[in-house]
Parts: sequence; C-alpha cells; structure tokens
Amino acid sequence: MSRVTESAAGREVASQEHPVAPYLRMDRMPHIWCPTCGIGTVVKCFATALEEAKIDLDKMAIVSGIGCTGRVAGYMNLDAFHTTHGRAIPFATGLKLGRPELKVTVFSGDGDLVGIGGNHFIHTARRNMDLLVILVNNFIYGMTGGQNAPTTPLGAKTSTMPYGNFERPFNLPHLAASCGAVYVARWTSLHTRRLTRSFKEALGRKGFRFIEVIAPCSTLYARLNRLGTGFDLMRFYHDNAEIRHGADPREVDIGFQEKIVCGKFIDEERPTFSELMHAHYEKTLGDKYVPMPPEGGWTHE
Ligand SMILES: Cc1ncc(C[n+]2csc(CCOP(=O)(O)OP(=O)(O)O)c2C)c(N)n1
Ligand code: SF4
Ligand SMILES: [Mg+2]
Repeated sequence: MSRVTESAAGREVASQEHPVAPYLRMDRMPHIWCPTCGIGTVVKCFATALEEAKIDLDKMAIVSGIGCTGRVAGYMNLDAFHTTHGRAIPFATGLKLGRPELKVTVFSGDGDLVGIGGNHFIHTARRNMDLLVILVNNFIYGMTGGQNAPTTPLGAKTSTMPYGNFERPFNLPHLAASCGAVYVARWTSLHTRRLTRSFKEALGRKGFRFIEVIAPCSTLYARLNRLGTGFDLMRFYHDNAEIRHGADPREVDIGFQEKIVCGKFIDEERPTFSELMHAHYEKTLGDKYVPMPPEGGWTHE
C-alpha cells in the first residue's frame, strides 16, 4: 500500500517512490545515461537540494544545452528548457532579465558551457548575471563519441587524440573566478552530501555562481583511457580528491589521474548586472527611467 505524504516543496510523495521522484519527470524514465555514468548522481543531489532548501518550484527554472548532461533539463519536473548547443547561458540570461523573480539554474556539460559556449560563459560571469551554473565535467564530449574537450587533461586519450591530449585544458574554477563569478566550488559525484550542501548554499545566493562537478563518463573517457567502470573512477575520486576550502583557484588545475582539489574557493557578494543597471539608470535618467521589466516580469498575470 502506498502512503502519501507531502514533501517540503509541497509535492506529494508516495512512500514506495524515491524521495526525489516528485522532482523528476518519471514518465520520461528510463533515462538515456549509461550504467555508472555520473550525471544521474548530480541530478539526485540537485533535487535533494531543492527539497531541503524548500525552493518554491513555481519560481524556479532550469536551462540546459546539448549533450548527455544537456538532457538534465528534460528530466527535471520544473519549468525546463533544452536549448541549442552552447546557448544555455544566453537563453538563461534572457529568461532572468524577462522574469527577474525566477531563480534560474543552468545545468550542462563541459563541452557545452566552456567549449562551444565559452564566450557566453566568460561574459556572463563578467557581468555577474544572477544565475547558478552547474557544470558536469567528464573531461570529454560525451554524447558525440568522446572527442577532446577544453577540459581534457594533458595526456588523456580521447577519440580525436588517440595518442593523448597535448592541448592545455582550462582550469575551470580559475576561469570562472577570474571572469568575476561570486561563488565558485568544485566537487566530484562521489561527494554527494557536500555537493548537495553546496547546491543549497548557492541556490540561496545571488550573482553568477559556478559549481563544477567532476563525474565519470564510463562509456567513453573511462574506456578510452582503460580506467575501468564508473565505480573505479569513484574509487579514484575517493583516493585522490583533496578538500581545500579557500584554495587559490589558480592552483586547482587537474592533471590526468592526479589529485583533484575540491571545496568552496570563492564566496563573495557584488551587485548583479540588474542591480547595477537599475542603479545606473535611476541615477542618470531620474524620473524618466521606467524600470524594465515591470514587477513580476513581462508575462506576469
Ligand atoms: C552547433 C552544434 N555543434 C555540435 C553539436 C554536436 N554535439 C552535441 S552534444 C556535443 C558534446 C557535448 O559535450 P558536453 O557538453 O561535454 O556534454 P556530455 O555529453 O559530455 O555530458 C556536441 C559536440 C551540436 N549538437 N550542435
Ligand atoms: S556517454 Fe558518457 S557521459 Fe554520456 S551517458 Fe554515457 S557515460 Fe554518461
Ligand atoms: Mg562532457
């Protein structure tokens, strides 16, 4: 018999259901992710954070680009947008500017956000746009066959660099911090409690917040590099992740099968793009300034 209770966010949970099921579009299951892929774990942590933070889901939207991680938006039982490759951040920016009362989260892959979408990433961080950006870094373009990404560690094998990557990869926390992100953290998909806490904390902040999650691509990255399954990579994270809150982001590069520095590196407050814009126009235009959009957003009933 199923017992129905109410979750923190007011959604009904039947007792035999997984506690985060109300946050997912269960009618779309089974999902496309491979066995021992890390993306599902990150989704579970995010759903748990929404539950624990008691986020009003009617005031929340999620935006993804394209890729295995880009499928996340489609599986979340939220107002969700699956956009074109590399364009999750500009789409989310438009959504936030048009509906400022929404909490907007971008959830996508490394290739999507800092490969094809890299230009959007740096300028949106520079402007301190009020977005939470969750990036699942599996060091590879997963969905399209394991090509080299801007995050592939030196020496790692990919389908387009079969003799090992020789391109210097981005150090993502450093990239985000140097462009102006006000909250920067990195975890692995093994750190489920800490990751959930970090999501919760970042959901409560404003400005450009960036959380990188290192997660296994068991089918391509692990196989091409003979690293075993996703479980073996989780064991690797267990043995090689080092938590160093407040570490200098310049010093958290990731080498191939080397230690992974995790933790919260940046947590500051600075006026967001919209706050600066309103203050500037109020000062320069005075009474002539009509704040845009009207309170509640353009489409508010
Ligand atoms: C404009 C455009 N270029 C290329 C592609 C092909 N493409 C789809 S997903 C993807 C890679 C996604 O990689 P990542 O964001 O790291 O996600 P993952 O699959 O690894 O989670 C690429 C290159 C596309 N869909 N659109
Ligand atoms: S290809 Fe890699 S990233 Fe994509 S679902 Fe499979 S394991 Fe996950
Ligand atoms: Mg990827």
